[in-house]
Amino acid sequence: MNKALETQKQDKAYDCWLAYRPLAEPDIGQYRSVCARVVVMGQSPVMDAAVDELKRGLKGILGIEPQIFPSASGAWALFMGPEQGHITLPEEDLEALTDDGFIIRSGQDGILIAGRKDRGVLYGAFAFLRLMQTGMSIDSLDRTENPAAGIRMVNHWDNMDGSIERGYAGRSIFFRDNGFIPDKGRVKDYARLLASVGINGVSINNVNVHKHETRLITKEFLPEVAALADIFRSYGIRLYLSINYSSPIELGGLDTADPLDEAVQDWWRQKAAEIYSYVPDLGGFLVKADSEFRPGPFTYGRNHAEGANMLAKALEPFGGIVIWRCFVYNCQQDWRDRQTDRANAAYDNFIPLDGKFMDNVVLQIKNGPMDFQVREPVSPLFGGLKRTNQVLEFQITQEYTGQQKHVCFLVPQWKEVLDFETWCEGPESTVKSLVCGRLYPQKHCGFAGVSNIGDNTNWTGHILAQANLYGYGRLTWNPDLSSEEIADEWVRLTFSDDPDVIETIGEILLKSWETYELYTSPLGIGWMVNPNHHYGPSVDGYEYSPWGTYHRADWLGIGVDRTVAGGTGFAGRYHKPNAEMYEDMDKCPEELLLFFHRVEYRHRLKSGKTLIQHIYDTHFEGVERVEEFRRKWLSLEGKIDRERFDAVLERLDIQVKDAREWRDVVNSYFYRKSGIPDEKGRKIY
Ligand code: GCV
Repeated sequence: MNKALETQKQDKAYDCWLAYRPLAEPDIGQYRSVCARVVVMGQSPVMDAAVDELKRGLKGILGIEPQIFPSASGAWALFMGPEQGHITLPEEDLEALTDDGFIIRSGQDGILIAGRKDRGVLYGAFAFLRLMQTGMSIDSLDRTENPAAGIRMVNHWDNMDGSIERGYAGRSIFFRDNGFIPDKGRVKDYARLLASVGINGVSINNVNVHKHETRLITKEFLPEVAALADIFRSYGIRLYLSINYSSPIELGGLDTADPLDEAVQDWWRQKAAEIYSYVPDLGGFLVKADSEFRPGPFTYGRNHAEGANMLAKALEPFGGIVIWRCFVYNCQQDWRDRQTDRANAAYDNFIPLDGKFMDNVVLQIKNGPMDFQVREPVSPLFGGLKRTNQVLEFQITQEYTGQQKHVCFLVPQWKEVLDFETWCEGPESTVKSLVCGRLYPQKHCGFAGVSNIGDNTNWTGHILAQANLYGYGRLTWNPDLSSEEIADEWVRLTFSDDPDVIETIGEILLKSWETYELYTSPLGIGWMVNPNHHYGPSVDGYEYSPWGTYHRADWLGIGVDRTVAGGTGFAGRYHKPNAEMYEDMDKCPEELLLFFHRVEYRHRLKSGKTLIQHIYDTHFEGVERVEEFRRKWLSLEGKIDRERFDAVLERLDIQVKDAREWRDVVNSYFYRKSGIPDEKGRKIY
C-alpha cells in the first residue's frame, strides 16, 4: 500500500477534494479573462501558500498560468484582475473580519480576495477555488466569511513507532521507527488539505503518551517538532503536543508529578521555556489525565483544575493553552454495581470544577457521554458548564463506525450534535452556540476531531471517508452548513459535476450513517463490538468486561435504566425539558430508547412493532440498504475513473459481507435470548 510519494501523487485519490478539474467552457469564460493577472499585496510564507494554491487551481480549472504582480503595499490582499486598484474595500468591511476571515468580491474589472491577516487570504483563496470549481457564477461572488470558532483542530493518535491508535489508513505520516520521517512532502500536502477546509491546529501525537513520545518535549526531538511546526505554520496551522502528566518524574528525575509541588511547577516552567525556544508559536499541550490508566492529578489527591492550571501557568507567558480532556471514567467497574455509570463520569468529575480553570485552559469534551458510538445522546457537559472554555471532540476516524471499511458519512451525526438544544439558557442554547462561544464568553473554544488519515495513497483507506475529513473541517468553519450541502460540495470537488455522480454518491453518503446503525447495535445501546480492536459484531463482547459498557440483555429485555426514578440518574444531568424527555419512556426519542431505559422485547414501539421485531427488521433492512449501495455504485461504472471506482467497490464488497455477519449475529443472539420468532419467518440462526 505504501508506494513512494511521487508514485502516490499520481494516483487520482491522492489529491482528495483539491484535484482541480477543468470546467466546461461556458462556465468559465468570464473567469478566464479576469484571472490571467494576479496582484499580490504583501508577502509571507502563508501568502506564498495562497499564491501557489491559486496558481495550481487556475491551471487545473481554467488551464491558465496567471502572471503574478507584486505590490509594494503591505495590506493582505490578493487581487485578480486586469488592473490593480479597481476594487477598493471600505474600511467597515475589513473591520467585519476576524483574523482568519476573508472577503471575496467581484467587480467590473476584477476579483478581490482580502483578509486582515495573511491567513484570511489563504482561506479566501481556497474558498474562491471551491466556488469556481462548484460552478458559482462570477457575478455572484460577494461574500464575507469568518470562522465560527477559534480552535479548529485535528488530533492525531499517532505513535512514534509509526502505528496509529484507531488508525485505519496505514501508518503515521509523521513518525517511523521511534523517530521522525525525514521526507516531509506528505506533511506539506496534509497541511494544505487541512487549511483548505479551515483547520488551524494539529496535535501530532497520541493522547496516550508512551515512553518514546514522552521525550518529544526534550532536546532530542524538539528540533524535529520545530521542523513540522514550520510546515504547518505556512498553512496557518499551529502545532500542539500531547504530553505525559508524569513527565517531571520520567524526564526530570523528580519523585512526584504533584501539581501543587513547587519543584514540579518549576520543572514545567523551565520545560515550557525550553519548548517555546524551539517552537515560539506552539499551540500548547493536549492532556489525557487520569483516564484509562494514564497518570494525572488524582494520584496526588488533586483535582483536574489543580492539575490543568499548573500546566496553564507554565504556558501562559508564551501564549500557549492547555487542552484538557474530559474523557475520565472508572474503567474497572463491577457488573453487579448498577449505580456506577460510565455515562455520568465526565459530568460528575467536571461540573463541580466549573469556573475553576484558568482562562488558558480548555476542556475537550467528547460529543457523547460514552465513546463515539454510532448513536449516543449529547454529553450533558454541554450546557452544564457555564464558566469554562470548551472544545467539542468528534471522532473522524471510524473506530466504532466501520473502520473505514464501511461507508459511514458522519456529518449527519455531527449535525445532530451541533444542533442539539441544551436549553441551558432557554431556546437557542444549542451545542454549536456553546462551543462557538456565542452563549457564554470563552477565551478559547471550538472543535477537535480525531484524524482519520494515514499514509495510504488515498489518505483515508476508504475513498468515501475523505468526505468525513472534508465535512469535519467545513463544519468547524461553519456549523450551519447542512449535510446535503457538504456532501454535494465534496462530490463535485472530488469526482465530477455529472448529475448522476452527484446524486448517487450524495445519496449513498447521506444514508450511510443511518444504514450502519440499522445493522449494528440497536436504539442507542451501543458497543456489541469485538473487544480491543472494535471491529465486527460481538453482542456480549463488553457485557462481561469491567469497562462499564453494559447492555444488560436477558431473556425478557435489554437496555440500561438511566432514569432518576429507578436507574443511574443520568437522565437528570440534562436541563429541562430534556431531562423530562429522557426520563419518560414514552417521550424518549426512540433512537435512544435503550440508552435510557430497560425495555422488554414485547414492548410496542411507536411504529406498532414490538422491540424484538424492530431489531429483526432493522437488521434485515440495513443489509438490503448496503446491497443497494453496491448496486448504485455499479451504476457509476464509466463515470468515475477506474482506480477509484474499483477501490470503492472493493470496500463495498467487504461491507456487504460484514453487514450480513452483523445481521446474523445480532438477530440470532436476540432470537435465542428471547425465544420469539421473526413474524416474517426469515432465516435467523
Ligand atoms: C486514544 C477510546 C479508544 C482509545 C482512545 C480513547 C481516548 O477508549 O478506544 O483508543 O485512546 O478512547 O479517547 O482517549
